[in-house]
Amino acid sequence: MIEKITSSQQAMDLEAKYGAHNYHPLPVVLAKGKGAKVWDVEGKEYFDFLSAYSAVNQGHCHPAIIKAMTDQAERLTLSSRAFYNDALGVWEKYVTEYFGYDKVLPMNSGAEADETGLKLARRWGVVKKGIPNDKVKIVCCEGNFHGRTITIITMSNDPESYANYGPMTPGFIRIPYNDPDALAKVLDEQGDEIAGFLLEPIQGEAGVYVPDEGYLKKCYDICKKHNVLFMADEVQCGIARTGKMLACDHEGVRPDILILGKALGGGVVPVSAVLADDEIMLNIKPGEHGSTFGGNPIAARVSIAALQVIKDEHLMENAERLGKIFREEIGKIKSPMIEKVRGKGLLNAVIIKPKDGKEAWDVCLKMRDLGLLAKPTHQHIIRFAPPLVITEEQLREAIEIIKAAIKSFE
Ligand code: IF1
Repeated sequence: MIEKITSSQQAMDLEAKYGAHNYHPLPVVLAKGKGAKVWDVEGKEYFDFLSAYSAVNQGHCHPAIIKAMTDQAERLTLSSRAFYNDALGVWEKYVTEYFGYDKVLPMNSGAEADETGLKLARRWGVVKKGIPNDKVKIVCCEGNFHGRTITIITMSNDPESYANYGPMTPGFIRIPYNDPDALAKVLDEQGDEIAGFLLEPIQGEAGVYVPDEGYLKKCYDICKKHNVLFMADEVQCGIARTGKMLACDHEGVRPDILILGKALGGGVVPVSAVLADDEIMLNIKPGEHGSTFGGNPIAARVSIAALQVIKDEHLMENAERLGKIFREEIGKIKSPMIEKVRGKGLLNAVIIKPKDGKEAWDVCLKMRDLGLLAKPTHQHIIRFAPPLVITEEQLREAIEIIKAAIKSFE
């Protein structure tokens, strides 16, 4: 029997009883989304300040993206890569010209794109750099988040991500983030066996950790000196989120391997991708990597529409301008609970100092009651990342809600 949801509690009860308990969601049940807003089952309206972790940069249910999906869905939804289809090549041309790379490898989730990036780097290291196959290594950063697969959690230093999942994958060296000297040291010592350096230009899960100005460029130059690939995971901070098309653009760094996901699919279907030039991409030969849904016609058409919206609606510029207003206004709130606000573009976070036993989670519950949805990361940090289509008027209204929530604990 297919249940009809008539209350939020009913929906939450179903998930508690029949769903895996691998999340602890904020108690709110969404039923509708449009632009920067969402509505719960009872019809209450909220500002969405998470954007599905930056997958909904273009706003919920963007008409142009939905139209691209429905038009294609009525023609052909999936061909698999056993055959060609009339959408994939169009997307491949569009997206490689959009970001300036020779080639693109389509996948679905961000983790799959990161895994693909790791395979491309290791393969290049063995085949092109001549690293012995059983010795090839990747350098990653403390505080990273690249997904949830066994190999990816191998790179993590967060026990919530890696603990008690058995043996990890060999071949990773973790260094402190935002420390170019640490990269220089490990490449001086082991560079001959290192194929790539993987990092988030801004660490999202770690709490919107923005590295020092110049960090990306310094690391890029150190990698070039040691013939090591600079691999940028822009799954969360890419696609205009930080006020530039890519977070690496803030320092004019062009990654050797560019990893995209989330908003690449406009928050409508899972689309992820790895972009690289031929010298890196063509080391994977036919039949050596793939995915059932990777590059499917719906994903291709939706992704073109999703990227076109970013340009047509000047969402980079909007993120840059409104992000400055957000940090400035939140910075003015006089409250012992607000320790710091940090971020770039519309990827921001506020560090909450607990007060009288109330902490970030309680602030999020209060903001929910007042009509704004956000969620803590690492207990004391609240990430604020609205869809990039939010207007200045909406942003200022949302800031008033945040202020009221904070003040309610005084
Ligand atoms: C969860 C975090 C954010 C990502 C970066 C790859 C991926 C992600 C930089 C993998 C995914 C998501 C996953 C989701 C919550 C969210 C998240 F809290 F987990 F860490 F955003 F910060 N690279 N991030 O941020 O992409 O496979 O999920 O498509 O797993 O709880 P995915």
